[in-house]
Amino acid sequence: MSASKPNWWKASTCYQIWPASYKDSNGDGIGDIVGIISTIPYLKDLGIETIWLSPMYDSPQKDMGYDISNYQDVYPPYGTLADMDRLIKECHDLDMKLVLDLVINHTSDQHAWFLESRRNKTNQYADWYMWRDPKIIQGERHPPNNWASIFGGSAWEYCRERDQYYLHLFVKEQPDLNWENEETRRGIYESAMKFWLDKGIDGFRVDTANLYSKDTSYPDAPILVPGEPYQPAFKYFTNGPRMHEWLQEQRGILDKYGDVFMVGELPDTKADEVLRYISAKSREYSCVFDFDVVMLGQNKEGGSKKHHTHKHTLPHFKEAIRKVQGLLHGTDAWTTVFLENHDQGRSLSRFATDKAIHRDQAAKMLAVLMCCLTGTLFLYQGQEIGMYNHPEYWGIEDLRDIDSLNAYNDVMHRHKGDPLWLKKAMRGLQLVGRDNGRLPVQWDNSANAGFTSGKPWIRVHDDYEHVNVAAQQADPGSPLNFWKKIIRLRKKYADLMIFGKDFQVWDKFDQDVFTFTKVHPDGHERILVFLNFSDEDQPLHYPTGLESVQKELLVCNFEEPGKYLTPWEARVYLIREGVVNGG
Ligand code: TEU
Ligand code: CA
Repeated sequence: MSASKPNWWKASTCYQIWPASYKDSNGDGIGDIVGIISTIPYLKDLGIETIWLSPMYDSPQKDMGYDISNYQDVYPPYGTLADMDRLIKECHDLDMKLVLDLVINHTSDQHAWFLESRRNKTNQYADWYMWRDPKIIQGERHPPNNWASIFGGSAWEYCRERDQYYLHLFVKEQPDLNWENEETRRGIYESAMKFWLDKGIDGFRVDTANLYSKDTSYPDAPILVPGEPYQPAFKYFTNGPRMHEWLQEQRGILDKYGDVFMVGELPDTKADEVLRYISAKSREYSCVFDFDVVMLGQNKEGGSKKHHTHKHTLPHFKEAIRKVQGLLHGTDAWTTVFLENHDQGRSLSRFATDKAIHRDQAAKMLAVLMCCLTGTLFLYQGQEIGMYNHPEYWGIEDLRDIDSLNAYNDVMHRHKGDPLWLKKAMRGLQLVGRDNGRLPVQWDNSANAGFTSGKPWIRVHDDYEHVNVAAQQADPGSPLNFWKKIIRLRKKYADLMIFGKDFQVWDKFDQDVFTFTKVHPDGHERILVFLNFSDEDQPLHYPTGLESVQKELLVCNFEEPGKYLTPWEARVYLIREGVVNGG
């Protein structure tokens, strides 16, 4: 891309849709593509320019569609290929883009490739997955090594037909594809990518975008969790030796389709390594989702320790944001801005407050934060109305996510059903469990929040009569209307808000307030942002030299900004003079 024609996806405001829980059009209790189509004008009005649709491919749904049995078809309850063609067309008619999920680290065990692969060691697909011989110890069969699956248990599953194990980094119904095999890679490019690019989609959100290349000597992982048979092995399968080679190869395919947006999911990666994926020169990914912010307070060892969570502090939150914004400092890279997705608890509950008295104010404050950060902005469905986590009194029977259920069952098993342990497990899931983001979108105050006229596949949040789209549309002071306003402001001041440089935090250790500045690429203007992350009034921490300069208030989530920041207040000032360094 030449400097005069910036990539379309940098300034695009994106919105993630989780099809099962978004909008049901036919009363079967499951969201669908026709339902999505019916809301495109709503999204357009909100200011959304790109939709990222989570997996709608055919799938046995062991992991909500991240286990794909056919890349070239749609999960029947979601609709048909014809519905997808219509969705693409309707988006494009309104000048919006559509991005699909690209899940190519693994397939479903019901994919035709795997069904064939598992039959014997000689078939055409025999080498398309990661097969290894058992380790025989004292005459007994064991997995090839001690790696743990990210979703609990061993990462290997035995297959009698081949007398071998196959690798699955996620659940056993998600066998890992063998990227080392060139034929496999070509099959993936044809079926998962070109098929949809030919239909006109504008890009992909790339699932587990740094896991394809493994250490194929498969060493045992060091013992990090004493006493456990299976050990976290991230360092042997994250950012592996051939990742960059394959992504370069893949870009060769994409280039035939123009400026295809590729936003990768990149957990567990240090800044210098992240830069290899996202530098404009390498063009491997357009940008990535860095996990430093959403992993705050979570156990990084893997799925079965969901109850070992804690509430992070504001300085940690600021530092995580600084790391991601810092990726752009003096580099040619680009990044993303997001606080939620389908794998995370709701941002209000995790990073702000979901107490009724402050909730709307806090939702608007987080909106200000996000809209003032540099990078491609992603909203997750329901975030625009301040949907928050399910209540603490919900039980395990209300949850559906395989990762959460595995984690709960693991605790149940280890502690023989001890009620205090189970309570701890539920408390962890209430904060970070994946179902929090997967509850039905609350459209109005009719039954089931207007999500479905039938029986919803997962419980609807109890508070839908207060928090819903229709009520917020009617209320000029609602989070929804605030989002609309601030998305437009972000576009208007794009140079500062979307593209601003030199992100700088001015109150690193303050536990209550987050103050930062960003500078116009030309250096002649900057924004000064104050965010109160507490239930109390707070003094303003002015950066040195900025207290008395002329400022223009661009936005505030409170009627009349006063001497102090009120609880959960956010203010953004535009300053046109004297950029000062230091911090
Ligand atoms: O997630 C990849 C991933 O690293 C997850 O382990 C994530 O950290 C975890 O879900 C947090 O609880 C992707 C998808 O986003 C996720 O929904 C899928 O389950 C997973 O890949 C397997 O495809
Ligand atoms: Ca439906």
